[in-house]
Amino acid sequence: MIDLFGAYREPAEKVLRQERISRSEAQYLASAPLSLLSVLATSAKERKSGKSVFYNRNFHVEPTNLCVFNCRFCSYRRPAGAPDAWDYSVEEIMEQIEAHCRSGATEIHIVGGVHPRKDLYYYADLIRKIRERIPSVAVKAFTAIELAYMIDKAGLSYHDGLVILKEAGMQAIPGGGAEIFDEKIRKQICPEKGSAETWLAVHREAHRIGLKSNATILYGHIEQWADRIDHLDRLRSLQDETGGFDAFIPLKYRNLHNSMSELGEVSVVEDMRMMAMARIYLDNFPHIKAYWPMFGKTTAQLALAFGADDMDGTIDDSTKIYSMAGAEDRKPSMSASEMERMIRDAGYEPVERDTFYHPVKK
Ligand code: V47
Repeated sequence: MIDLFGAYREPAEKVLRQERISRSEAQYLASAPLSLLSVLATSAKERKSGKSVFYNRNFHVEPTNLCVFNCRFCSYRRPAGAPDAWDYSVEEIMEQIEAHCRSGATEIHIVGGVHPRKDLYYYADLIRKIRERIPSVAVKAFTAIELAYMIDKAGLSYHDGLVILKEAGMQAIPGGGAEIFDEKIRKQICPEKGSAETWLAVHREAHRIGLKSNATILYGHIEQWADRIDHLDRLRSLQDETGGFDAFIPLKYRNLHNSMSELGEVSVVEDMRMMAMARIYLDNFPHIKAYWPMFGKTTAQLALAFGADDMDGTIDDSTKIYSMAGAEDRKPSMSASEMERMIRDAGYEPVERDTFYHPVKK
């Protein structure tokens, strides 16, 4: 009989008994053999979502790659006037939306650079136009960092700014901009960007007014496991308070064409460790997402054995953030049938979901 637990029996049995583990237990468990982490994360995943693995039909709109911030990990930002900078007009964005309209999408995900001049009212009008044109498609828009900037620019509180966007038709908030909450690391990788407190305050306020949101971590650069667990812990505490997060998405640092390229990238084993620890530690998050445009399709599929229960969407070749940073798919796109096959091959039941994790009736 193999001893799967070894020196990790105590925290492992706690996870299997569905008891919450502490920061120090998590720090210890993070070095456990991958086989044990797979078993623990799978048991946590199956208690949440059984044999289901979710995906959706979506596309992204990235209105600009101009940005007031200059994060060292970013391969996407361009200065104004650069030959490959873009700053689409509302008309151009509406044309892009028209092009995706017949893809059967149920969600549009809008995220871009933090534009120096465009304000809250510009974005509220854009959302209103999108909702008028495609009322059946949910709008998930803007990272907490973009939101804080546009709301501050308008001189409003987060509450009032978010209410304006919600009334314009914004239905959920994506998880970007969280990066790593630890202040010392944050200062080194994105010194000018909004703080961890800002990110958490925007999500807290969004949850209070009934907007669901996601959360991310950017890992695999200069941070240590203690910083990752601190990040997860701040999210777990906010979720205890509000219950407004739907999904957590670990984002692996990709190193092509940015100012931290010399760091290289962590291994797939480290990716699976991160995925499993997220599922184990975030016991109050309903879903953990394996975002395939960042991981690549095969690594995202493997993550289903390490606690992930969502593969995000079909994308329809509409995002550049990860292809510019070195992800495998230069034109990310996946048909619903390919997604379903990948999920079945990993031993799970594919469920097409909407933005709010309701199954889509076919
Ligand atoms: O905040 C930027 C990350 C994020 C790199 O909520 C990088 O459903 C790795 O948050 N290597 C934006 N990561 C994308 C995002 C997201 C993606 C998919 C789904 C959802 C969701 C949210 O991308 C940024 C930053 O953390 N990022 N550059 C890079 N070189």
